[in-house]
Amino acid sequence: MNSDTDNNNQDESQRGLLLDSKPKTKKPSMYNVLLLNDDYTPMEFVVTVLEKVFNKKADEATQIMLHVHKKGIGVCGTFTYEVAESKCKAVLDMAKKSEHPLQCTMEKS
Ligand code: TYC
Repeated sequence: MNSDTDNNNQDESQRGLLLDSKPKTKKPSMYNVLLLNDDYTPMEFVVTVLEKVFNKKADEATQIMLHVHKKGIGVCGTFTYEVAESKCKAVLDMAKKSEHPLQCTMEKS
């Protein structure tokens, strides 16, 4: 809303006290976190990553791991930018510590 007459801003704007009469409802962009297949990371390790980082139960974690194993790539979850970035970092950190080449990336959903 721009017109002052529609707002509660008529006098406030002159006093530098612009009040926000319209709440901001813009939704944040969302990002998929993707896991990539490789030939070396053990299946059990990928399942553990999905359980720990993405809070998946064993059954769903196994399904996602097998999807990535067969198709080459798969979505682990969809988050705001900062959360997706933090999940990616957590995956890469676990992989590095265990010396597995597991790779993870994110894309706008
Ligand atoms: N392809 C791996 C294997 O055969 C398993 C694997 C699954 C690796 C998913 C990475 O994101 C991955 N041991």
